[in-house]
Amino acid sequence: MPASFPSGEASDPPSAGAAIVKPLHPGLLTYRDGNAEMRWEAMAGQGHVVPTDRFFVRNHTSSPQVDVDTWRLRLFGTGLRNSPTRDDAVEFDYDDLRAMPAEETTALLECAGNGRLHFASQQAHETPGVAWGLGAVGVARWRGVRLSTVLHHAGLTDAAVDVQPEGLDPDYVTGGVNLGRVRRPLPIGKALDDVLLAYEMNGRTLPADHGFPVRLVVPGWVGVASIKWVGFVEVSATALFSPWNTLFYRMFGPGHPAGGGLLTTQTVKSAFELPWNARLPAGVDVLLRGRSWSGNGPIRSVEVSTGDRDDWRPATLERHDEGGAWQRWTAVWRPPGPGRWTLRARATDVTGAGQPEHARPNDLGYVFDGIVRHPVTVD
Ligand SMILES: Nc1nc2c(c(=O)[nH]1)N[C@H]1C(S)=C(S)[C@@H](COP(=O)(O)O)O[C@H]1N2
Ligand SMILES: [Mo]
Repeated sequence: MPASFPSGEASDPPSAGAAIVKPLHPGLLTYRDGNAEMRWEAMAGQGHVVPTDRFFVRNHTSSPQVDVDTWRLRLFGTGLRNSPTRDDAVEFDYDDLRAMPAEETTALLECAGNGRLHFASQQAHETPGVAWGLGAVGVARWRGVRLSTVLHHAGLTDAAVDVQPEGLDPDYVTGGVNLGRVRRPLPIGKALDDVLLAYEMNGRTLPADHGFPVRLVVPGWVGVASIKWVGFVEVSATALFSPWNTLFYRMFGPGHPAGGGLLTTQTVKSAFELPWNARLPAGVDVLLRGRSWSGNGPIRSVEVSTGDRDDWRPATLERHDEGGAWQRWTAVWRPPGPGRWTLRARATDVTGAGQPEHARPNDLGYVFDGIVRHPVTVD
């Protein structure tokens, strides 16, 4: 099998400074300017979920160490009974949350900027932001309490329109301006639908980098909605705004609305479980593996091309993943001879959305959904 990586050699992972707590094994993760990207070859032969040691990390600043004994979840705002203020909030401690009815869900989390690198590499469109390949995505088993349960305990009223969770990580300062704590409003409809306040990931206590003691998990939406290290939740009878839904995480530029189009759900993507520039043997059947996913719901079909022509053919879908957070697939390819080849995969989701040749350009490089050209060398 071509998809191997030197996991045993990663005995001394580089330090990411204070930004990330977990070890960053170079065979599993690529460090990117305070963040860590999953290596796709580290998913070869793995099950449906991404093991926590290789789950991507996206931090605006750094992972805080929260003391769970003094930590409280504080809810306030005009959408709650008696409109409690921030200083006089409705409080729950860790044990309170764990005593509420628990739910477990397998959900995908993906940064809005995932695939940004390919705007530059394939479409000559340079954008600021973390230059992610396709590895700012992961699927985990999350356990926690529904946000709706907590909101009802806190005295939710019919007047509530927006819910804004706020992280306890350091204030985000950019261009000399302090934008405060990372926070982004959710409409009440989504907040009451399928959003989880998670305290476990893959069967363990939520790790420091992924939001201990509790984080939001907002299925289908851009990753920034899934606020980590939640300390406060504002519940408001009027619309809420933060830099994360006004300045960032909007589609800006030609072809987009003045003021930018708000980003909510993710688009369709596909990735091979192979290193970039993988080496494959000539003249023998190779089993190509990959995964496809969409913020709209399950994947219906996947096609693979191994040549420069349009030799698209159906990939075989892993039955076990049907209707799941993402879809594993395989395709057999016999590389005809030595040289450089380009692998491509494209998927269609349950709504009929597919992957175009070119993703819609936007100034900040979000929601790339184009077909990625994955180079391999055959020898
Ligand atoms: N408090 C807080 N929450 C946050 C962030 C952050 O920097 N601070 N980053 C967001 C972004 S942009 C993404 S993509 C996801 C990443 O989650 P992960 O690091 O667990 O993979 O967390 C989101 N939640
Ligand atoms: Mo993100």
